[in-house]
Amino acid sequence: MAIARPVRALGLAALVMWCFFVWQLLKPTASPVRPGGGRFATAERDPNMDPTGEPEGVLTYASKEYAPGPAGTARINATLLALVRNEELDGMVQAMRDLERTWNHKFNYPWTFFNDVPFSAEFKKKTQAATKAECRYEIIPDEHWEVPSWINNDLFVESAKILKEQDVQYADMVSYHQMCRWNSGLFYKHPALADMQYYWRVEPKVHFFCDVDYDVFRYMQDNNKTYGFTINLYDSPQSIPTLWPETEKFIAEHPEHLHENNAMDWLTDKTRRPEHNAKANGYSTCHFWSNFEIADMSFWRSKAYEDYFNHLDRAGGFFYERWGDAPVHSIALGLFEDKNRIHWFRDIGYQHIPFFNCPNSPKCHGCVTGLLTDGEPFLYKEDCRPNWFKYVGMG
Ligand SMILES: Nc1nc2c(ncn2[C@@H]2O[C@H](COP(=O)(O)OP(=O)(O)OP(=O)(O)O)[C@@H](O)[C@H]2O)c(=O)[nH]1
Ligand SMILES: [Mg+2]
Repeated sequence: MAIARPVRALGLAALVMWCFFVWQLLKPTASPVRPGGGRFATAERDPNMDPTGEPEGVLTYASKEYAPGPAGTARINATLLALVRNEELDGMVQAMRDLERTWNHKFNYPWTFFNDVPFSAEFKKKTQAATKAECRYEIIPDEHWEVPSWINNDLFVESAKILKEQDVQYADMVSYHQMCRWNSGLFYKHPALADMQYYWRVEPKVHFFCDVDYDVFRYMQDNNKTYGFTINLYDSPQSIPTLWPETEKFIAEHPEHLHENNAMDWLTDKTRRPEHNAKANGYSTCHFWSNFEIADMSFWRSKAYEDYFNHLDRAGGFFYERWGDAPVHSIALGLFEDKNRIHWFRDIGYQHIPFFNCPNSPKCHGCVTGLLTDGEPFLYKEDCRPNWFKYVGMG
């Protein structure tokens, strides 16, 4: 008996769909990137998978001397610090809530907010409502924010076009360049910070996951630390092609600034990602991801850093290229500071999209232990923490 054509077609379609269904079930899957996996899954183990407690050294815990207001005599000269726009209010309040919940409600360090325009009344009201600590709202002086007189605007526009063609993010946004320059060499010169020694940089929308019970600023002071970080990443070499050559010129002119226990081998590594080193003309591009920084401003205020920043500023790369404060700070620390004074805050759970620092600790909630990124798997290759551990250690 002949089967009608439409019925045959239907049968064929059903067969094709069945085969497709079976193939979907049985097809080989790409191996998933697991927490603590990625590059660490085989040769290198992510130390965040190991149980993490408080750092070694002198620690000071919360007490009534940390109460808000003048009673807080245990606090040292330190502030939480954020450069932020009025439009980022919601993200700022969210980041504040995280940091207040996990740490600052115990210590009540002041918040200092910076902006290139005045803060709105709403910004002031809602941020102050997120903390018992004092909030300060500061405008950046024009002379710290304006594009310097020696920068040629036509050259900036032309350079930005070239950088855009090379996929350098934000290359044509003047304000992004201004922000990077300010974060590199100007924020600590603001009169409002004249009496401050330490700061913890906080960006809108970042997350903090772990309860921290000791005063991190006192940790820095009592244990002789200059700089604390959570995440180490490779930079886009296209954004900094002449940063290392300019740095080499500077070192040749000022060899006296090099610290005898520097991290030059970390800065110049070319074994792990040789093409980055080549494109950046000798710099590995590995840097401390500076949207998180806990640091002693004495270093930025030192003669070595002042000379270095001025050299870079005059060279023009904050505008003709897209030098970020992260590589600039990292190179300076790697050259002019004792590498043992740089501390990995492995116990501070942190996220700035798309990267995390998520330790293995019962004090952490809301992040996945050892997960470096929840973005695309290719982002794992941006991780350069293993190089810091290799050349310097985990202290
Ligand atoms: N007041 C003010 N703040 C700015 C300006 N540009 C950037 N910022 C702040 O500077 C910090 C860094 O800027 P982002 O735009 O987050 O730069 P980024 O972290 O490199 O980029 P994303 O990956 O997009 O977050 C954030 O805290 C911003 O709020 C600006 O023109 N004015
Ligand atoms: Mg950001």
